[in-house]
Formats: sequence, C-alpha cells, structure tokens
Amino acid sequence: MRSDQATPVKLSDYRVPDHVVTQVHLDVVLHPTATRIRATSEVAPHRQGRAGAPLVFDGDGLMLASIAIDGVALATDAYAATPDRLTIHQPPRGPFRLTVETVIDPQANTQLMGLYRSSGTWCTQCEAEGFRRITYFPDRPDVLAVYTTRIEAEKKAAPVLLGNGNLVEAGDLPDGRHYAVWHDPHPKPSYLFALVGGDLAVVTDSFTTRSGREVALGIYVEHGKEDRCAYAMDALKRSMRWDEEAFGCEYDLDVFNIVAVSDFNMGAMENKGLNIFNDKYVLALPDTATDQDYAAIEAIIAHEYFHNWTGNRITCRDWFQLCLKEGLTVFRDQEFSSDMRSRAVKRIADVRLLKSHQFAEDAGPLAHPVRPEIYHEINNFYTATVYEKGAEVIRALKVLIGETAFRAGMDLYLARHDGDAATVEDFIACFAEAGGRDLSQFFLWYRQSGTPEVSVATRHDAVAGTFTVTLSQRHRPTPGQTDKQPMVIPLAFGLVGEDGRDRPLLDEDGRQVAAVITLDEPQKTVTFSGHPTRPVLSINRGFSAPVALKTDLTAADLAFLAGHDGDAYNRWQAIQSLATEHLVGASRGNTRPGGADAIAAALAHVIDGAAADPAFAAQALTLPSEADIAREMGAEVDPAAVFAARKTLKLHLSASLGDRLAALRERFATPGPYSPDAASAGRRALVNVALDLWAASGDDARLAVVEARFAGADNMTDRFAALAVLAQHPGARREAALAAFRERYRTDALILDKWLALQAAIPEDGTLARVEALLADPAFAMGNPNRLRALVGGFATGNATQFNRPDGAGYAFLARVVTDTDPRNPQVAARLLQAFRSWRALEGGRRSLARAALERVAGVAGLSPDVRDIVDRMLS
Ligand code: 0A1
Ligand code: ZN
Repeated sequence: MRSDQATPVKLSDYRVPDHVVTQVHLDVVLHPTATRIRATSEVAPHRQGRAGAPLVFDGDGLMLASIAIDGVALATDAYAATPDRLTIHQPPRGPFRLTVETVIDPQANTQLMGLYRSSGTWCTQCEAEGFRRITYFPDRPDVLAVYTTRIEAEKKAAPVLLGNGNLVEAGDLPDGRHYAVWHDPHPKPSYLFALVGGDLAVVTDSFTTRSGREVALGIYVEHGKEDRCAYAMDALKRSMRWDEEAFGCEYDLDVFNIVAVSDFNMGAMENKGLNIFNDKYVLALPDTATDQDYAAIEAIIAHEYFHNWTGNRITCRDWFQLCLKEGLTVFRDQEFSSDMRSRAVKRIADVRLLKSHQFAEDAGPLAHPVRPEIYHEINNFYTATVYEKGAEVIRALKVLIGETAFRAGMDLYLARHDGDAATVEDFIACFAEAGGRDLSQFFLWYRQSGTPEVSVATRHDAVAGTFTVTLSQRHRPTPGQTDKQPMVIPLAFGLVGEDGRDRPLLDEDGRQVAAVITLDEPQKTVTFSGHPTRPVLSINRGFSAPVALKTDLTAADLAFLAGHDGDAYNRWQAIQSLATEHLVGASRGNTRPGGADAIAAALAHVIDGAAADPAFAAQALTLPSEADIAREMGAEVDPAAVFAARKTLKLHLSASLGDRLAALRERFATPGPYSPDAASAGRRALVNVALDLWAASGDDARLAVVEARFAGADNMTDRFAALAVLAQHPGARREAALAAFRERYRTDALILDKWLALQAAIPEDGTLARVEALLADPAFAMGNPNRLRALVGGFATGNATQFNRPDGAGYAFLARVVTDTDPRNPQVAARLLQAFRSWRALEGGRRSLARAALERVAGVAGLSPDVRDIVDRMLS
C-alpha cells in the first residue's frame, strides 16, 4: 500500500502524455482472492509527446504476471515492473499492441478502490485513481479509449455480469462457468471503467429517448430488495427526460444499469452506462426511508445520470479540472430538483448545505480554490468547495450574463467539447463567446479560495428622494493565498416599499435599471431615485452570489423582510439573520432585550401564513444550527455556550408559540397513505419541525404525545422525526423508543444507521460512552463506510457539545478511530478526520486539546497519503 506520498502534483506541471491508448480489451476472470486481468491495449505515441520516451504506465499494488508486445513476450531487461509502475524502456516508435496480465485479490481490498467485493458481489470503483489497482495503465483522465470487457466467472457465484456500454455476447462455459462481453463505443478515461459480477436481483424498465432510441433500464440490488427500487427507477426516467428538455442532452447507449452495493466510499459513481451506487441512495420504501432520503435519492440518481454528458462525453483534462464536471453536474441536479419540487425550498436547502459545509471549509485550514493548483492526494479534493461552491459559481455566472447567454454558452460547450478532455478555461470561454464579454475577472472565482465578504451600507435622503447603496468587498487570506484581487459579484436585489411591494428601480436620472448590482471593484456606490420614504434593501436575492453578507439592516428591517420580501429565499434569510444575530449574542453572554420576542413574532407570522407553502414554513421554523451559530462567531467558540443559547431560545419559543405549534399538527396532517411527493413531504416537514419546537419544553404531557406519534406512525419520516424529538429528552420514553426501533429494523443495516447516528447526536455527557458501547453492537461494523459515517461521523459532525467535550475525550476518540481505520480504508479515515476542520475557531482550552489530538495522529508512522495530507494541512 502507498504511504506518505511526498511529491505534490501541480497544475502548472501538466504535460500531455507521451503515449496514448485508443482501444483496450480487458479479459477478466473473477475469483474471490485471485482475479486475473489480461489487458490488451492499442498504444501509440502522442503527437505532442516526447519522441522516443519510455512507456510509463501507472500501477498501485500490482503484480505483473506476463507482458507482451504484438504477441511477443518481452525480455526481462526490456521493462521494469514495480507495484506502482510499469516502464518499457524503449517501446516501438509507432502504434503497437501491449498485453499485460495481472492477478489481484478483491477480497483483501478493504480500501474499496479498484476491484473489490461487497457482500459477495465483485464491483469496481475507479475514480480517481483506482483503475491502476486493476491493471497497469495510463490512469489519467486525458487518455480516452474504447473499452471491450470480457468477464468470466463461476455461474453460481456471479449469475449477473455487467460492464460499460452494450452487451455484445454472453454464454455458458464448461464446469459451471459463464462469460459476458460488453463493448462501450464511446471513448472514455479509465476512471469511468466499471464491472460488476454477483448474484443480484434486477428491476427492469425502459425509456425511449426523444430521437426514438429504446434504452433498457436495470437496477440491480440484493435479492429481496426489489420492492425498494421503484422510486429510484422513476427518478431515473424523470432525469432522462428532463436532461433532454432542459439541456438538450440525450442518452447514447442501448442500456443503462444501476447497481446498489452496501460497501461504498462515497454516494455513487457515474461509470459509463453502469452507475454504481451506495445502496443508501437507491433503496426506499415508505417504511424505510424518510422524505429527506427520497429527495437525496432523486438528486443523486439525477446527478450520476447527468454526468453522462457533463463528465463522460465531456471529461476533464486532469484532476485539477474536477469542478468542470462536478460543479456543473451539481448545478444541473439542483436545477432538476428545483423543477421537480419547490424552487425556493430547494434553494434554501442548498444554501444551508453550502454554508454549513463549504463556508466552514473555506474559513479553515482546508480552504482551497474551486480549481485547486496543487494537491498531495486527489481523493481529498472531492470537497464541498469543488462540488457545492463549484455549482454556485456557475449559478452566479448565469445571473451575471443572463439566462439567454447562459443557455447559449451551455449549448456551445456541449457541442464544441463533445469527446474532449476539457479545462475550466474551455468551459468559461464558451460563455465569454456566447455572452460577448470578457470573463477574465470572473475566473477569479475558480482561483481564489475563501468566502468573499460583502458589506452593504445604505443612506436615505428624504429631501432628495434618493436611496444610496454602498457595497464593498473584502477577501481574507487563506492557506497559500495572501493577496487577493477584487472579484465580480452579481447581487440580485430589490427595494421593498412599506406596502411590501418592490418599488421601481430607477437610477439618479430616473431611468429603469436592472435588478442586479454587479460589484466588480473594491467598492461601489449606487444611487436610486424616487424614494421620498426609505425602502428596505433586499440584497443577494436567491443567494445570487456565494458571499458572506454584512448589511446595516436593523432588527425591524429583518422582521419586515421576513414578512414581506417578494423573494422567498430572502424572506427565509431574514428570519435566519434575526435568529443568528440573537444567538451569536447570547452565546457570548449578551442578549438584547426583546430579541427572543421579535423572533417569536416573526415565527408566529410564518405559522399563520404556512398554508401558502408548508415546506417553506418548515424551513423558516428551523432555527440556525449550532454549527451555523459557531460559524458566524468566527473565533473563540464555546460549543457549550452555543448549545445553551439555542436551547434557551427553543424553550422560549416552545412556551410562547405552544398553541400555535400544536395546532399545526391537525392543520397540516397528511391525509391518506404515504406519498413521497414534495407537497406531502412539505406538510410532514412542517408538522415535524413544529413538534420538535413544541416538545422542547420537555413537558411530560407533550412528550407523551410525541411517544404516541412514534408508536402510531405509518411511515419512516414521522416515526423517525418523533424518535429524534424523544432522543433530546433523557428518560424511559427515549430508551424504550430506541429499543423498539432497534427491534423493528434489526435485520436492516441501512435503517439501523439512522438509529446509530441519532444516538451519536444526543447532546449529553453520557453520549461518548454510549457511542463506545455501540461500537460493539452487532448493528455496527467498523469495515463498512456507512456504519462508520453514521456512528463516528454522526458523533463528530452532528454533536457539537460532545465531540467538543471540555476534557478532550471526544477528540481523542475520533483520533483513535481515524488511526485505526486508516490502514484499512484511508479515504474514509481522511474524511472522518475532517471533522476537525474548524478547530482553530474554538476557544483556547478546546483548541489546545484538539491540536494535541491532531498532533497524535500526525505522529503515527506510516499514515496513508490521504490522512497525512489532511492532518498536515490541518496543522500548518
Ligand atoms: N464522481 C462521483 C464521486 C465519487 C468520487 C470518488 C469515488 O470513489 C472514491 C466515488 C464517487 C460523483 O460525483 O458522484
Ligand atoms: Zn459527481
């Protein structure tokens, strides 16, 4: 296994490969511990490569069994093969056929990269650099080849054999064996290669593309889980249709298969024609999945499908361009979900996620640009910055150049770069051309890390009837970046009059102006006329730019916007700002008199108007999280004080809004059997968030109602929501409900993950001991990423007071799990370790305990490059 890789990879070092592979024939004989792979590649020197260069192919932990060129075995002095590299000293000057044979052990592959086994199924994960764990190959995204894969296995162990592309041949062999041959006509990089072999059930369907191609759809799952695939299949068909309508992208093979596996490092993978999924994002029934699970399945099914064009047909030149496929595909899946559900509510959910994950990343030691320029371990760059900020940057581009130019730019990109391994420059050039403008300043969004801060000051002149807005931008230093340039920041806005309606936007000369201010200098002042009375500024509407905003809006302005802003996103934001300001103050021991009452009044208004959009009301009633408050505080954070401040506010709201909250249960009860549609989900979300606030008082009669809802629920959403409320309140009711849930789902690991995560998040001193005990529960398995993320990840990222215990035991626990996990699965270990990413913002005592824990990790010999990279950056 690789460890402590020393030399970083730099964008500026990019060179074309010396050799390319245009076609590959893979012959794979599956075996649990000795799978044999014969790879025959058509190799040619690259036109712009170095003439006469040796051939160097990547490997990772490989053993070469044989090697031949054009059918002739190579003399041992003609090449050198180490586990991580194959070198042919003097390869032929023209095209030739190289055959290499390797033997690998899928059973022993606990990293879950390359070819591995999950519950007896052989499957692959090749992004980013996993293909080199299967065979020697130029394992880089700019080498595009046509793949033909023959898979052979014992028929009993693997009746199902799947590959990329279309099935061209299959048949039986002697001795109970069989084979299948798959051919993918679309040239692709090695990271999109996949194969699956196993004893799986399949659910089938079909889709006819707009030009009339019949596509056979299959979702492969463990036997007995067939009834849990219907929602994923439906989401897939809706994705295929939507991509045709919204982006003109049509599917391009006769087959599209999805395989759900139970051991997977990430969410899912877009392998050409053969998407492989973490089963968490496929399987759903009303009794097993929450509304949130359904929404995540819809989004991830769509995301992987949309990669077929943005990622697969147009791929990345190198891994620095990761956002080219990821940011764009997240943007596309967000648009899809917005069209399927409520746009405003989706936007709020996306911004919540962005702020909690990406803003936190950008503010700490792991900050990096959307397009990084250096990395030690590419696996650590599948980040919120590359994905979520990468999507936000595209959204901001759309606001900046307008919808028409944006669509024209997308069309141009898809047409011009089909079949290419492209760069972010190629992408942006299409919009510059389509919009007829210079986007070089815009490109800073890809190069500068950190969240831009925008300050807004306003001045009203009643005599002149003018309203003046002064905006300025500030960029704090981030790792490796001290001097930054002013960026171009498109801020959608409106001026809201006393009647709650937007006033006309007129410049000083009375001319109508656009509803976007583009801040492209350090400071900018804009004056509007026609305002004898002061309007209220609603800015960054729809979160048009991913910035941290500081405004001079008063608490009264915020309350007004919460009730009247025509932009739903900003109505939500106003409430959040009101609550956050209060909670930040309270966490530092300063509360403004009447602060909690003002919040209660705003929420009462939300409740009274909830019928207009229950899902929106649910978002508005959800208080800022502990992490949200900590992020706003920025430094010297005491998580116990944050928790106490939030708890106090909840108690206040529980008391003052009690009857209103209770009434929501009746008003918004969902009639009839469970349906995961957005409208019903919105009603449930509202009822359940109200239940949580209402029961926050801890009053026994209220908890009895919650307990009854838990026992009587006919779907997972309501059952789990009630359980989560009970979990906040120590006592017999909680323990009984947890035990009942455990018993009901005892054979369903995926559902017990919810049970593990919920207990890990209990904000009480006893939780660490509970978590340690759960490590020994049969529901837990250290080797399974979902289990680890649920229990240990749930504790480290979902339980601010207990992970940040003042005695440091939470930190020590995480450090221990990370170092234990690292030798087995470095990627998962490195991800868990990122729970420390905001450690520098803690108050002194916790800060030094966190540092000590990180230093202990750093001191472990033989760390993987993944963990070494994270811990080094965290401490530097
Ligand atoms: N491209 C996938 C993400 C992914 C990345 C790495 C993986 O293996 C370690 C797996 C999946 C996506 O964006 O969905
Ligand atoms: Zn993706």
